[in-house]
Amino acid sequence: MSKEASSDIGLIGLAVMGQNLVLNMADHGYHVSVYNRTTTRMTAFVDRVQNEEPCSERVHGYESLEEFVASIKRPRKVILLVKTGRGTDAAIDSLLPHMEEGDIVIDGGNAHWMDTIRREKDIRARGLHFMGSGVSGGELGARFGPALMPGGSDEAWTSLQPIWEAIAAKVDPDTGKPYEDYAAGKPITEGTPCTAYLGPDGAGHYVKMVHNGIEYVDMQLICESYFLMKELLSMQPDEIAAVFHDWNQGVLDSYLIEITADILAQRDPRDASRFLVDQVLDTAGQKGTGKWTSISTLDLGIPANAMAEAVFARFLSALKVERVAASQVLKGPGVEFSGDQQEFIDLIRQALYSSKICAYAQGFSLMTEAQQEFNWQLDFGTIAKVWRGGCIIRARFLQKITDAYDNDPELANLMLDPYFRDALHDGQSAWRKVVAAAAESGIAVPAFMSALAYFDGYRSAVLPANLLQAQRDYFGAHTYERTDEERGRFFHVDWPVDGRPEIEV
Ligand code: NBP
Repeated sequence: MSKEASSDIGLIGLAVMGQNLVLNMADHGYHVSVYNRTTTRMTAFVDRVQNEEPCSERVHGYESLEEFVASIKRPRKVILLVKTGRGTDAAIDSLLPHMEEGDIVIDGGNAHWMDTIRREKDIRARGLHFMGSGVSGGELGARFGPALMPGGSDEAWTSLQPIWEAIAAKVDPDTGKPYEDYAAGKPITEGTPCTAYLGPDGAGHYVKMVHNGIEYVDMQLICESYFLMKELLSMQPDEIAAVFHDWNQGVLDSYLIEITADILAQRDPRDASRFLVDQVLDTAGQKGTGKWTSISTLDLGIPANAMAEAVFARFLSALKVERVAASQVLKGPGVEFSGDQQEFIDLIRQALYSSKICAYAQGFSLMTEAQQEFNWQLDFGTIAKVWRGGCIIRARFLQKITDAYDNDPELANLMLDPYFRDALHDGQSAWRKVVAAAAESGIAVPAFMSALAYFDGYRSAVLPANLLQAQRDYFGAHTYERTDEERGRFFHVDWPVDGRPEIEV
Protein backbone atom coordinates (compact mmCIF):
# COMPACT_ATOMS: atom_id res chain seq x y z
CA MET A 1 0.00 0.00 0.00
CA SER A 2 1.47 3.35 -0.97
CA LYS A 3 1.64 6.13 1.57
CA GLU A 4 -0.49 8.53 -0.47
CA ALA A 5 -3.98 9.11 0.81
CA SER A 6 -6.15 6.78 -1.24
CA SER A 7 -8.75 5.28 1.10
CA ASP A 8 -12.29 6.65 1.10
CA ILE A 9 -12.79 6.10 4.80
CA GLY A 10 -11.10 4.61 7.88
CA LEU A 11 -12.40 2.41 10.67
CA ILE A 12 -11.02 1.84 14.15
CA GLY A 13 -12.22 -1.15 16.19
CA LEU A 14 -12.13 -4.52 14.49
CA ALA A 15 -14.36 -6.57 16.78
CA VAL A 16 -17.52 -8.13 15.37
CA MET A 17 -19.30 -4.91 14.31
CA GLY A 18 -16.24 -3.19 12.90
CA GLN A 19 -15.14 -6.13 10.77
CA ASN A 20 -18.58 -6.57 9.26
CA LEU A 21 -19.05 -2.89 8.53
CA VAL A 22 -15.67 -2.80 6.77
CA LEU A 23 -16.66 -5.72 4.53
CA ASN A 24 -19.98 -4.04 3.80
CA MET A 25 -18.23 -0.81 2.72
CA ALA A 26 -15.69 -2.74 0.64
CA ASP A 27 -18.52 -4.65 -1.06
CA HIS A 28 -19.92 -1.32 -2.17
CA GLY A 29 -16.63 -0.31 -3.75
CA TYR A 30 -15.09 1.78 -1.00
CA HIS A 31 -11.45 1.52 -0.04
CA VAL A 32 -11.26 1.26 3.74
CA SER A 33 -8.22 1.75 5.97
CA VAL A 34 -8.45 -0.22 9.20
CA TYR A 35 -6.77 0.06 12.58
CA ASN A 36 -7.21 -1.74 15.88
CA ARG A 37 -5.65 -1.04 19.28
CA THR A 38 -4.39 -4.62 19.44
CA THR A 39 -2.49 -5.10 16.20
CA THR A 40 -2.90 -8.88 16.00
CA ARG A 41 -6.63 -8.43 15.62
CA MET A 42 -6.06 -6.15 12.65
CA THR A 43 -3.54 -8.46 10.95
CA ALA A 44 -5.77 -11.50 11.49
CA PHE A 45 -8.66 -9.66 9.88
CA VAL A 46 -6.64 -8.39 6.93
CA ASP A 47 -5.25 -11.91 6.39
CA ARG A 48 -8.75 -13.35 6.39
CA VAL A 49 -9.96 -10.73 3.94
CA GLN A 50 -7.24 -11.71 1.46
CA ASN A 51 -9.47 -14.64 0.48
CA GLU A 52 -12.61 -12.57 0.07
CA GLU A 53 -13.14 -10.93 -3.30
CA PRO A 54 -13.61 -8.05 -3.94
CA CYS A 55 -12.76 -7.02 -0.37
CA SER A 56 -9.11 -8.12 -0.54
CA GLU A 57 -8.20 -5.19 -2.82
CA ARG A 58 -10.12 -2.65 -0.82
CA VAL A 59 -9.21 -3.27 2.83
CA HIS A 60 -5.90 -1.78 3.99
CA GLY A 61 -4.50 -2.47 7.43
CA TYR A 62 -2.22 -0.17 9.45
CA GLU A 63 -0.28 -0.77 12.62
CA SER A 64 0.27 2.91 13.43
CA LEU A 65 -2.46 5.51 13.81
CA GLU A 66 -0.33 8.07 12.04
CA GLU A 67 -0.05 5.98 8.87
CA PHE A 68 -3.69 4.95 9.15
CA VAL A 69 -4.85 8.58 9.20
CA ALA A 70 -2.43 9.58 6.45
CA SER A 71 -3.89 6.90 4.17
CA ILE A 72 -7.39 8.45 4.11
CA LYS A 73 -8.52 11.05 1.57
CA ARG A 74 -9.47 14.48 2.94
CA PRO A 75 -11.73 15.49 4.51
CA ARG A 76 -10.96 12.29 6.38
CA LYS A 77 -13.79 10.21 7.68
CA VAL A 78 -12.94 7.82 10.52
CA ILE A 79 -15.55 5.51 12.02
CA LEU A 80 -15.11 4.29 15.60
CA LEU A 81 -16.63 0.92 16.47
CA VAL A 82 -15.10 0.40 19.88
CA LYS A 83 -16.41 -0.32 23.34
CA THR A 84 -18.65 2.51 24.52
CA GLY A 85 -17.71 4.88 27.32
CA ARG A 86 -14.03 5.01 28.18
CA GLY A 87 -13.10 2.96 25.10
CA THR A 88 -14.59 5.62 22.83
CA ASP A 89 -12.97 8.50 24.73
CA ALA A 90 -9.60 6.75 24.65
CA ALA A 91 -9.90 6.03 20.93
CA ILE A 92 -10.81 9.68 20.24
CA ASP A 93 -7.93 10.96 22.37
CA SER A 94 -5.42 8.86 20.50
CA LEU A 95 -6.90 9.68 17.07
CA LEU A 96 -7.39 13.45 17.26
CA PRO A 97 -3.71 14.50 17.31
CA HIS A 98 -3.38 12.98 13.84
CA MET A 99 -6.53 14.52 12.35
CA GLU A 100 -6.82 17.98 10.79
CA GLU A 101 -9.38 20.73 10.55
CA GLY A 102 -12.49 19.66 8.66
CA ASP A 103 -11.93 15.94 9.25
CA ILE A 104 -14.84 13.88 10.55
CA VAL A 105 -15.00 11.36 13.40
CA ILE A 106 -18.06 9.09 13.36
CA ASP A 107 -18.93 7.10 16.47
CA GLY A 108 -20.93 4.05 15.39
CA GLY A 109 -21.05 2.53 18.88
CA ASN A 110 -24.01 2.51 21.23
CA ALA A 111 -22.96 5.72 22.95
CA HIS A 112 -25.10 7.52 25.51
CA TRP A 113 -26.46 10.59 23.74
CA MET A 114 -25.19 12.95 26.46
CA ASP A 115 -21.67 11.64 25.81
CA THR A 116 -22.22 12.33 22.11
CA ILE A 117 -23.37 15.88 22.86
CA ARG A 118 -20.23 16.41 24.97
CA ARG A 119 -17.88 14.88 22.38
CA GLU A 120 -19.44 16.80 19.50
CA LYS A 121 -18.99 20.08 21.37
CA ASP A 122 -15.36 19.35 22.27
CA ILE A 123 -14.42 18.18 18.81
CA ARG A 124 -16.22 21.05 17.06
CA ALA A 125 -14.24 23.46 19.22
CA ARG A 126 -11.10 21.93 17.71
CA GLY A 127 -12.29 22.61 14.16
CA LEU A 128 -13.28 19.01 13.36
CA HIS A 129 -16.66 17.34 12.98
CA PHE A 130 -18.11 14.62 15.14
CA MET A 131 -21.09 12.48 14.24
CA GLY A 132 -22.84 10.01 16.52
CA SER A 133 -24.48 7.39 14.39
CA GLY A 134 -26.53 4.56 15.81
CA VAL A 135 -25.93 1.28 13.98
CA SER A 136 -28.59 -1.38 14.38
CA GLY A 137 -28.91 -4.89 13.08
CA GLY A 138 -26.15 -6.72 14.92
CA GLU A 139 -23.50 -8.66 13.07
CA LEU A 140 -25.58 -9.56 10.01
CA GLY A 141 -26.93 -6.05 9.70
CA ALA A 142 -23.45 -4.53 9.81
CA ARG A 143 -22.34 -6.99 7.12
CA PHE A 144 -25.24 -6.73 4.67
CA GLY A 145 -27.19 -3.60 5.56
CA PRO A 146 -27.83 -2.02 8.96
CA ALA A 147 -30.23 0.76 9.86
CA LEU A 148 -28.04 3.81 10.39
CA MET A 149 -29.14 6.72 12.58
CA PRO A 150 -26.70 9.64 12.19
CA GLY A 151 -26.62 12.89 14.12
CA GLY A 152 -24.08 15.71 13.84
CA SER A 153 -23.37 18.70 11.62
CA ASP A 154 -25.05 19.08 8.20
CA GLU A 155 -21.63 19.48 6.62
CA ALA A 156 -20.31 16.22 8.03
CA TRP A 157 -23.48 14.44 6.93
CA THR A 158 -23.08 15.68 3.36
CA SER A 159 -19.66 14.06 3.28
CA LEU A 160 -20.76 10.80 4.90
CA GLN A 161 -24.15 10.46 3.19
CA PRO A 162 -23.10 8.57 0.01
CA ILE A 163 -21.31 5.89 2.01
CA TRP A 164 -24.05 5.58 4.63
CA GLU A 165 -26.73 5.32 1.96
CA ALA A 166 -24.72 2.72 0.04
CA ILE A 167 -24.16 0.39 3.00
CA ALA A 168 -27.50 0.81 4.78
CA ALA A 169 -30.29 -1.75 4.52
CA LYS A 170 -32.67 -1.13 1.62
CA VAL A 171 -36.42 -1.41 1.44
CA ASP A 172 -38.83 -1.60 -1.45
CA PRO A 173 -39.90 2.03 -2.04
CA ASP A 174 -43.52 0.99 -2.69
CA THR A 175 -44.18 -1.60 0.00
CA GLY A 176 -41.51 -0.70 2.57
CA LYS A 177 -40.50 -4.35 2.72
CA PRO A 178 -36.76 -4.93 3.31
CA TYR A 179 -34.61 -6.45 0.56
CA GLU A 180 -32.79 -9.19 2.44
CA ASP A 181 -31.29 -11.60 0.00
CA TYR A 182 -28.18 -12.08 2.13
CA ALA A 183 -27.73 -15.60 0.81
CA ALA A 184 -26.86 -14.21 -2.62
CA GLY A 185 -23.82 -12.62 -0.98
CA LYS A 186 -24.08 -9.60 -3.26
CA PRO A 187 -24.40 -6.01 -2.06
CA ILE A 188 -27.95 -4.71 -2.25
CA THR A 189 -27.88 -1.54 -4.30
CA GLU A 190 -31.56 -0.96 -5.13
CA GLY A 191 -34.28 0.42 -2.91
CA THR A 192 -34.68 3.15 -0.31
CA PRO A 193 -31.76 3.22 2.14
CA CYS A 194 -32.55 2.85 5.84
CA THR A 195 -30.67 5.92 6.93
CA ALA A 196 -31.38 9.63 7.13
CA TYR A 197 -29.91 12.65 8.84
CA LEU A 198 -31.74 12.92 12.15
CA GLY A 199 -30.38 16.15 13.62
CA PRO A 200 -27.44 17.72 15.42
CA ASP A 201 -25.09 16.27 18.08
CA GLY A 202 -26.78 13.48 20.08
CA ALA A 203 -29.99 13.14 17.99
CA GLY A 204 -28.86 9.97 16.18
CA HIS A 205 -27.73 8.20 19.31
CA TYR A 206 -30.90 9.22 21.15
CA VAL A 207 -33.08 7.76 18.39
CA LYS A 208 -30.97 4.58 18.41
CA MET A 209 -31.45 4.34 22.18
CA VAL A 210 -35.22 4.68 21.84
CA HIS A 211 -35.09 2.02 19.12
CA ASN A 212 -33.50 -0.28 21.68
CA GLY A 213 -36.05 0.68 24.35
CA ILE A 214 -38.85 -0.28 21.96
CA GLU A 215 -36.95 -3.46 21.08
CA TYR A 216 -36.98 -4.44 24.78
CA VAL A 217 -40.79 -4.14 24.92
CA ASP A 218 -41.29 -5.84 21.55
CA MET A 219 -39.24 -8.82 22.78
CA GLN A 220 -40.95 -8.93 26.17
CA LEU A 221 -44.42 -8.89 24.56
CA ILE A 222 -43.46 -11.78 22.30
CA CYS A 223 -42.11 -13.67 25.33
CA GLU A 224 -45.35 -13.11 27.22
CA SER A 225 -47.35 -14.41 24.24
CA TYR A 226 -45.15 -17.52 24.20
CA PHE A 227 -45.49 -17.91 27.97
CA LEU A 228 -49.29 -17.82 27.81
CA MET A 229 -49.34 -20.45 25.07
CA LYS A 230 -46.89 -22.59 27.01
CA GLU A 231 -48.31 -22.24 30.53
CA LEU A 232 -52.00 -21.65 29.96
CA LEU A 233 -52.56 -23.60 26.75
CA SER A 234 -49.91 -26.27 27.45
CA MET A 235 -48.54 -26.00 23.91
CA GLN A 236 -45.18 -27.41 22.80
CA PRO A 237 -42.47 -25.11 21.34
CA ASP A 238 -42.96 -26.39 17.78
CA GLU A 239 -46.71 -25.76 18.02
CA ILE A 240 -46.03 -22.23 19.26
CA ALA A 241 -43.48 -21.80 16.46
CA ALA A 242 -46.24 -22.56 13.95
CA VAL A 243 -48.42 -19.87 15.54
CA PHE A 244 -45.65 -17.25 15.30
CA HIS A 245 -44.97 -18.30 11.74
CA ASP A 246 -48.64 -17.78 10.96
CA TRP A 247 -48.72 -14.38 12.72
CA ASN A 248 -45.73 -13.34 10.66
CA GLN A 249 -47.91 -13.43 7.54
CA GLY A 250 -50.16 -10.64 8.87
CA VAL A 251 -49.89 -7.24 10.57
CA LEU A 252 -47.35 -8.61 13.06
CA ASP A 253 -44.91 -9.40 10.22
CA SER A 254 -41.51 -8.52 11.70
CA TYR A 255 -37.96 -9.72 12.18
CA LEU A 256 -38.52 -10.49 15.88
CA ILE A 257 -41.61 -12.63 15.20
CA GLU A 258 -39.74 -14.40 12.40
CA ILE A 259 -36.73 -15.30 14.55
CA THR A 260 -39.02 -16.32 17.42
CA ALA A 261 -40.65 -18.91 15.15
CA ASP A 262 -37.17 -20.16 14.16
CA ILE A 263 -35.98 -20.33 17.78
CA LEU A 264 -39.04 -22.23 19.00
CA ALA A 265 -38.74 -24.83 16.26
CA GLN A 266 -35.06 -25.43 17.00
CA ARG A 267 -34.17 -28.88 18.42
CA ASP A 268 -31.49 -29.17 21.11
CA PRO A 269 -28.19 -29.94 19.34
CA ARG A 270 -27.31 -32.21 22.30
CA ASP A 271 -30.53 -34.20 22.13
CA ALA A 272 -32.85 -33.89 19.15
CA SER A 273 -35.81 -35.29 21.11
CA ARG A 274 -36.19 -31.97 22.92
CA PHE A 275 -36.32 -28.28 22.04
CA LEU A 276 -33.38 -25.98 22.62
CA VAL A 277 -35.54 -23.19 24.06
CA ASP A 278 -36.55 -25.49 26.94
CA GLN A 279 -32.87 -25.90 27.83
CA VAL A 280 -32.03 -22.19 27.82
CA LEU A 281 -31.97 -20.79 31.37
CA ASP A 282 -34.70 -18.23 32.00
CA THR A 283 -32.46 -15.32 33.03
CA ALA A 284 -32.03 -12.44 30.59
CA GLY A 285 -29.03 -10.15 30.32
CA GLN A 286 -28.79 -6.60 29.02
CA LYS A 287 -26.26 -4.04 27.95
CA GLY A 288 -28.05 -0.97 29.31
CA THR A 289 -29.74 0.84 26.42
CA GLY A 290 -33.22 -0.20 27.64
CA LYS A 291 -32.33 1.10 31.07
CA TRP A 292 -31.07 4.40 29.57
CA THR A 293 -34.38 4.78 27.72
CA SER A 294 -36.35 4.21 30.91
CA ILE A 295 -34.18 6.66 32.83
CA SER A 296 -34.76 9.22 30.09
CA THR A 297 -38.56 8.73 30.32
CA LEU A 298 -38.33 9.39 34.07
CA ASP A 299 -36.09 12.43 33.58
CA LEU A 300 -38.40 13.90 30.93
CA GLY A 301 -41.64 12.99 32.74
CA ILE A 302 -43.00 10.75 30.00
CA PRO A 303 -45.25 7.86 31.06
CA ALA A 304 -43.56 4.96 29.28
CA ASN A 305 -44.47 2.21 31.70
CA ALA A 306 -44.25 -0.68 29.20
CA MET A 307 -40.65 0.30 28.44
CA ALA A 308 -39.75 0.32 32.11
CA GLU A 309 -41.63 -2.97 32.67
CA ALA A 310 -39.60 -4.62 29.93
CA VAL A 311 -36.40 -3.65 31.77
CA PHE A 312 -37.83 -4.73 35.14
CA ALA A 313 -38.91 -8.04 33.61
CA ARG A 314 -35.26 -8.73 32.74
CA PHE A 315 -34.21 -7.75 36.28
CA LEU A 316 -36.86 -10.08 37.72
CA SER A 317 -35.74 -12.90 35.45
CA ALA A 318 -32.20 -12.48 36.79
CA LEU A 319 -33.42 -13.29 40.32
CA LYS A 320 -33.52 -16.96 39.39
CA VAL A 321 -32.38 -18.36 42.74
CA GLU A 322 -34.79 -16.15 44.70
CA ARG A 323 -37.65 -16.99 42.33
CA VAL A 324 -37.08 -20.72 42.67
CA ALA A 325 -37.12 -20.38 46.47
CA ALA A 326 -40.18 -18.10 46.42
CA SER A 327 -42.08 -20.52 44.18
CA GLN A 328 -42.09 -22.93 47.14
CA VAL A 329 -43.46 -20.30 49.53
CA LEU A 330 -45.77 -17.95 47.63
CA LYS A 331 -48.74 -19.76 46.13
CA GLY A 332 -50.81 -18.44 43.21
CA PRO A 333 -54.23 -19.52 41.96
CA GLY A 334 -52.98 -22.34 39.74
CA VAL A 335 -53.25 -22.48 35.99
CA GLU A 336 -56.52 -23.51 34.39
CA PHE A 337 -57.83 -23.14 30.88
CA SER A 338 -61.11 -24.48 29.67
CA GLY A 339 -61.92 -22.49 26.53
CA ASP A 340 -61.22 -22.95 22.84
CA GLN A 341 -57.47 -23.03 22.22
CA GLN A 342 -57.59 -21.54 18.71
CA GLU A 343 -59.83 -18.72 19.85
CA PHE A 344 -57.53 -17.89 22.74
CA ILE A 345 -54.49 -17.89 20.47
CA ASP A 346 -56.20 -15.26 18.36
CA LEU A 347 -56.97 -13.22 21.48
CA ILE A 348 -53.26 -13.30 22.34
CA ARG A 349 -52.43 -12.11 18.82
CA GLN A 350 -54.71 -9.11 19.26
CA ALA A 351 -53.34 -8.40 22.74
CA LEU A 352 -49.84 -8.48 21.32
CA TYR A 353 -50.67 -6.09 18.50
CA SER A 354 -52.51 -3.66 20.79
CA SER A 355 -49.68 -3.68 23.35
CA LYS A 356 -47.14 -3.17 20.58
CA ILE A 357 -48.99 -0.05 19.43
CA CYS A 358 -48.73 1.29 22.99
CA ALA A 359 -45.01 0.52 23.15
CA TYR A 360 -44.35 2.49 19.97
CA ALA A 361 -46.66 5.28 21.15
CA GLN A 362 -44.49 5.54 24.28
CA GLY A 363 -41.26 5.58 22.28
CA PHE A 364 -42.48 8.32 19.93
CA SER A 365 -43.90 10.35 22.86
CA LEU A 366 -40.51 10.16 24.48
CA MET A 367 -38.78 11.43 21.33
CA THR A 368 -41.37 14.24 21.05
CA GLU A 369 -40.38 15.46 24.49
CA ALA A 370 -36.66 14.89 23.98
CA GLN A 371 -36.54 17.03 20.85
CA GLN A 372 -37.82 20.00 22.86
CA GLU A 373 -35.43 19.34 25.71
CA PHE A 374 -32.38 19.01 23.46
CA ASN A 375 -33.43 21.42 20.73
CA TRP A 376 -33.70 18.89 17.91
CA GLN A 377 -36.28 18.73 15.16
CA LEU A 378 -36.90 15.04 14.77
CA ASP A 379 -38.90 13.88 11.80
CA PHE A 380 -40.91 10.94 13.16
CA GLY A 381 -42.11 9.72 9.76
CA THR A 382 -38.48 9.55 8.64
CA ILE A 383 -37.41 7.74 11.82
CA ALA A 384 -40.07 5.08 11.24
CA LYS A 385 -38.85 4.80 7.64
CA VAL A 386 -35.25 4.29 8.75
CA TRP A 387 -36.42 1.48 11.06
CA ARG A 388 -38.23 -0.40 8.25
CA GLY A 389 -35.13 -2.40 7.34
CA GLY A 390 -31.83 -3.52 8.82
CA CYS A 391 -32.64 -2.99 12.48
CA ILE A 392 -33.93 -5.42 15.09
CA ILE A 393 -37.43 -3.91 15.29
CA ARG A 394 -37.94 -3.88 11.52
CA ALA A 395 -41.57 -4.61 10.81
CA ARG A 396 -44.36 -4.06 8.33
CA PHE A 397 -46.07 -2.03 11.06
CA LEU A 398 -43.51 0.80 10.71
CA GLN A 399 -44.97 1.85 7.37
CA LYS A 400 -48.21 2.62 9.24
CA ILE A 401 -46.27 4.85 11.63
CA THR A 402 -44.73 6.74 8.72
CA ASP A 403 -48.21 7.13 7.22
CA ALA A 404 -49.54 8.41 10.56
CA TYR A 405 -46.89 11.15 10.80
CA ASP A 406 -47.20 11.98 7.10
CA ASN A 407 -50.92 12.55 7.70
CA ASP A 408 -50.30 14.63 10.81
CA PRO A 409 -46.72 15.67 11.65
CA GLU A 410 -47.99 17.21 14.90
CA LEU A 411 -49.69 14.03 16.10
CA ALA A 412 -49.78 14.21 19.91
CA ASN A 413 -49.77 10.45 20.38
CA LEU A 414 -49.61 7.58 17.92
CA MET A 415 -52.71 6.02 19.48
CA LEU A 416 -54.74 9.01 18.20
CA ASP A 417 -53.96 8.30 14.54
CA PRO A 418 -57.12 6.86 12.92
CA TYR A 419 -55.44 3.60 11.84
CA PHE A 420 -53.99 2.88 15.29
CA ARG A 421 -57.11 4.16 17.09
CA ASP A 422 -59.23 1.69 15.10
CA ALA A 423 -56.75 -1.13 15.71
CA LEU A 424 -56.90 -0.46 19.47
CA HIS A 425 -60.70 -0.30 19.39
CA ASP A 426 -60.80 -3.61 17.52
CA GLY A 427 -58.21 -5.29 19.76
CA GLN A 428 -59.06 -4.07 23.22
CA SER A 429 -61.73 -6.64 24.06
CA ALA A 430 -59.32 -9.50 23.28
CA TRP A 431 -56.52 -7.70 25.11
CA ARG A 432 -58.63 -7.34 28.28
CA LYS A 433 -59.61 -11.02 28.15
CA VAL A 434 -55.97 -12.08 27.86
CA VAL A 435 -54.83 -9.84 30.71
CA ALA A 436 -57.75 -11.04 32.88
CA ALA A 437 -57.02 -14.70 32.10
CA ALA A 438 -53.35 -14.19 32.93
CA ALA A 439 -54.24 -12.50 36.23
CA GLU A 440 -56.75 -15.19 37.15
CA SER A 441 -54.25 -17.93 36.36
CA GLY A 442 -51.31 -16.25 38.07
CA ILE A 443 -49.20 -15.90 34.93
CA ALA A 444 -46.92 -12.84 34.89
CA VAL A 445 -47.49 -10.68 31.80
CA PRO A 446 -46.20 -7.28 32.96
CA ALA A 447 -45.81 -5.72 29.51
CA PHE A 448 -49.34 -6.67 28.39
CA MET A 449 -50.73 -5.34 31.66
CA SER A 450 -48.75 -2.10 31.78
CA ALA A 451 -49.51 -1.34 28.12
CA LEU A 452 -53.23 -1.78 28.87
CA ALA A 453 -52.93 0.47 31.93
CA TYR A 454 -51.27 3.07 29.67
CA PHE A 455 -54.08 2.85 27.13
CA ASP A 456 -56.76 3.15 29.81
CA GLY A 457 -54.93 5.91 31.64
CA TYR A 458 -54.25 7.96 28.51
CA ARG A 459 -57.88 7.77 27.36
CA SER A 460 -59.25 8.78 30.80
CA ALA A 461 -60.45 12.37 31.02
CA VAL A 462 -60.54 11.93 34.78
CA LEU A 463 -57.96 10.15 36.93
CA PRO A 464 -57.73 9.85 40.73
CA ALA A 465 -54.92 12.40 40.93
CA ASN A 466 -57.40 14.84 42.53
CA LEU A 467 -57.15 12.76 45.69
CA LEU A 468 -53.40 12.42 45.27
CA GLN A 469 -52.90 16.16 45.01
CA ALA A 470 -55.14 16.69 48.07
CA GLN A 471 -52.98 14.20 49.99
CA ARG A 472 -49.89 16.15 48.96
CA ASP A 473 -51.46 19.39 50.12
CA TYR A 474 -52.53 17.73 53.41
CA PHE A 475 -49.08 16.56 54.47
CA GLY A 476 -46.80 18.94 52.58
CA ALA A 477 -48.77 22.10 51.68
CA HIS A 478 -48.02 21.36 48.04
CA THR A 479 -51.18 23.24 46.90
CA TYR A 480 -53.82 22.21 44.35
CA GLU A 481 -55.65 23.63 41.36
CA ARG A 482 -59.46 23.62 41.37
CA THR A 483 -61.80 22.23 38.72
CA ASP A 484 -63.94 25.39 39.06
CA GLU A 485 -61.04 27.84 38.56
CA GLU A 486 -58.71 28.61 35.66
CA ARG A 487 -55.57 26.50 35.30
CA GLY A 488 -52.49 28.00 36.91
CA ARG A 489 -54.19 29.24 40.12
CA PHE A 490 -53.01 27.32 43.20
CA PHE A 491 -54.78 26.94 46.53
CA HIS A 492 -54.06 25.55 49.96
CA VAL A 493 -56.00 24.81 53.14
CA ASP A 494 -54.79 23.64 56.53
CA TRP A 495 -56.20 20.13 56.67
CA PRO A 496 -58.51 19.04 58.22
CA VAL A 497 -60.39 22.15 57.16
CA ASP A 498 -62.53 22.61 60.31
CA GLY A 499 -63.71 26.04 59.25
CA ARG A 500 -60.27 27.28 58.22
CA PRO A 501 -60.27 29.37 55.01
CA GLU A 502 -58.82 28.27 51.71
CA ILE A 503 -56.02 30.59 50.59
CA GLU A 504 -54.71 31.25 47.09
CA VAL A 505 -50.95 30.79 46.98
P1 NBP B 1 -16.91 -4.31 21.56
O1 NBP B 1 -17.95 -3.41 22.11
O2 NBP B 1 -16.68 -5.60 22.21
O3 NBP B 1 -15.51 -3.50 21.54
C1 NBP B 1 -14.34 -4.13 21.16
C2 NBP B 1 -13.47 -3.19 20.36
O4 NBP B 1 -13.18 -2.01 21.11
C3 NBP B 1 -12.13 -3.83 20.03
O5 NBP B 1 -11.76 -3.45 18.73
C4 NBP B 1 -11.23 -3.22 21.07
O6 NBP B 1 -9.87 -3.21 20.73
C5 NBP B 1 -11.77 -1.83 21.09
N1 NBP B 1 -11.31 -1.03 22.23
C6 NBP B 1 -11.51 -1.20 23.55
BR1 NBP B 1 -12.40 -2.59 24.32
N2 NBP B 1 -10.95 -0.26 24.30
C7 NBP B 1 -10.33 0.54 23.42
C8 NBP B 1 -9.53 1.68 23.58
N3 NBP B 1 -9.29 2.16 24.78
N4 NBP B 1 -9.04 2.27 22.47
C9 NBP B 1 -9.28 1.76 21.24
N5 NBP B 1 -10.03 0.65 21.04
C10 NBP B 1 -10.56 0.06 22.11
O7 NBP B 1 -17.13 -4.54 19.98
P2 NBP B 1 -18.49 -4.79 19.15
O8 NBP B 1 -19.38 -5.78 19.79
O9 NBP B 1 -18.04 -4.99 17.75
O10 NBP B 1 -19.23 -3.39 19.24
C11 NBP B 1 -18.63 -2.19 18.77
C12 NBP B 1 -19.57 -1.04 19.07
O11 NBP B 1 -20.80 -1.25 18.35
C13 NBP B 1 -19.95 -0.93 20.54
O12 NBP B 1 -20.05 0.42 20.88
C14 NBP B 1 -21.30 -1.58 20.62
O13 NBP B 1 -22.08 -1.04 21.66
C15 NBP B 1 -21.89 -1.22 19.26
N6 NBP B 1 -22.90 -2.16 18.76
C16 NBP B 1 -22.74 -3.50 18.88
C17 NBP B 1 -23.70 -4.36 18.37
C18 NBP B 1 -23.52 -5.85 18.46
O14 NBP B 1 -24.46 -6.56 18.03
N7 NBP B 1 -22.40 -6.34 18.93
C19 NBP B 1 -24.83 -3.84 17.72
C20 NBP B 1 -24.94 -2.47 17.58
C21 NBP B 1 -23.98 -1.63 18.10
P3 NBP B 1 -8.92 -4.42 21.17
O15 NBP B 1 -9.05 -5.46 20.09
O16 NBP B 1 -7.59 -3.81 21.24
O17 NBP B 1 -9.39 -4.93 22.51
